[in-house]
Amino acid sequence: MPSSALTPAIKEEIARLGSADIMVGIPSFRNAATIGHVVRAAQAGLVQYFPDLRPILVNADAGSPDGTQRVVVETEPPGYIEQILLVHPTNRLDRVSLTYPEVDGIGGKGAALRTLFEMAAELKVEALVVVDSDLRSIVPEWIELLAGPILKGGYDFVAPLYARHKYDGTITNTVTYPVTRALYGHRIRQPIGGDFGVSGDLIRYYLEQPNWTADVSRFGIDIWMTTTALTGGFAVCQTRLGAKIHDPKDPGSDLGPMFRQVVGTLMTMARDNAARWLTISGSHDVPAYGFERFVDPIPLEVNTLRLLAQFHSGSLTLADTWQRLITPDNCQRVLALAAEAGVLAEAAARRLGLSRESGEGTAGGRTPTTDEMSDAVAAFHFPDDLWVRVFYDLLVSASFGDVPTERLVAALVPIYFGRVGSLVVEARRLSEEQAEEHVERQAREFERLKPYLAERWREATAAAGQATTVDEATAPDEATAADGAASFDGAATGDAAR
Ligand SMILES: Nc1nc2c(ncn2[C@@H]2O[C@H](COP(=O)(O)OP(=O)(O)OP(=O)(O)O)[C@@H](O)[C@H]2O)c(=O)[nH]1
Ligand SMILES: [Mg+2]
Repeated sequence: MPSSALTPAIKEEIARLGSADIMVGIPSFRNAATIGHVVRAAQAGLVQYFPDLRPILVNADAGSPDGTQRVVVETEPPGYIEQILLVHPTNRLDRVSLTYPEVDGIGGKGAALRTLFEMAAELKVEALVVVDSDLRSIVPEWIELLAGPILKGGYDFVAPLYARHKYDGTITNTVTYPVTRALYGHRIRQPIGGDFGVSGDLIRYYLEQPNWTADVSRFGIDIWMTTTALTGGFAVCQTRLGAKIHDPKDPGSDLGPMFRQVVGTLMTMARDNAARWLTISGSHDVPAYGFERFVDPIPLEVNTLRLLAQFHSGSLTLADTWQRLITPDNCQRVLALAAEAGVLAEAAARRLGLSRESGEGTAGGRTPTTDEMSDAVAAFHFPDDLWVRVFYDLLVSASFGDVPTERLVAALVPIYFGRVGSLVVEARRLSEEQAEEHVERQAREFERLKPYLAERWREATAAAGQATTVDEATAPDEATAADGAASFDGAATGDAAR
């Protein structure tokens, strides 16, 4: 991790605060409309559940112009804290809002968390709870649910468990959950949930890590935290938080950059930890804290046609790149699927009376629903095994190929859209529970095909002239990574890699 970049103002604040036992950290960027609720819930949670500890609440903001920081400083805990619990807030609660410094010139959620880690370490907190600033469904109990396993149970890392709508959390469902599970063997259902509990020991370990990249300073931070906790051998558990209601995002329009940062980080960390994951097969449950709840998550609409159309248009510009990254058989299957997606999306758009295959426009004055769009492309199916093989091909190419990881992950985005489109189509008649079974089915497929990844990895390692035994397998450095051992342009490696 780069050396401390705390500003003099933040250092002064730390000196003023001295020390704390438990800290709630909230990263934010333009969240004036929602952060007040999060701050109120956190303040109440700290007082209600940890009355004997010295608490602190810190908001690390990006310098939002919308008054986010003012809301944090001015938000008072709910009235019952003083009226019923007889706790005078000004004696008990330090709340701070600061503008976090960039890390190596990069700002973002991760840079905000880096400031929170440094502050937590300086203040010698035993538990840091991080929660997102756009949460609607947070209640005071979340603070206990995220800090309790650390302070009472001796755990170091607490990942969230949420009831999410079947179309929500697509990066989690298609990549981070199944891949983290297959690689490292821990079934952490929400590895990038955004709401975490971290022990003082793990915070210190985080601050010692040398692999803090630009993506980690952005949305790569969540998968970095989870993966680092696992590879560092820390005690990990999950906690049941109920519904995650926050500012919603359509996977086809909002999540491209986030996907690149999250998946880029996951791939870079997989490269660096090969010696660890090559020996792991199967997976095990991760214990969960908190009482089970039954909640109906808020429905989310997805533009299925746009997902399919983006898969198709991506294939037109990226076919060459895909051929360099994906084994020939798999690549052919992907290209055929993309062509099919294009035809289906266009025909569906026509049938629904939309102006363009992208799904923009309205049919009879209204936008068609997810179900209507999905019904119109019901024939589309992106097979589980193909998604897994393509992902594993890319993981090998990211570590041994000649395409920079950033470009590689960008090239994966349209294929990911195709896969998500297919899952949405498949889930259109399913309950949340049934859709969850699909996510599990896919996760099992990632485990089942792990030998495919391991074999391809060993071949690429051998082709790159590196150690082939697991014990000796080490992360390729930048120079060897650029050797192109896994590129399918190269006749020497094309066959070996299949
Ligand atoms: N400080 C800071 N915080 C950010 C920045 N970008 C996002 N955040 C915060 O990070 C948290 C998560 O961001 P969201 O945009 O809600 O993303 P998300 O909810 O993880 O994404 P999905 O669950 O996939 O929808 C929120 O608290 C944001 O305010 C940033 O550039 N700087
Ligand atoms: Mg959010």
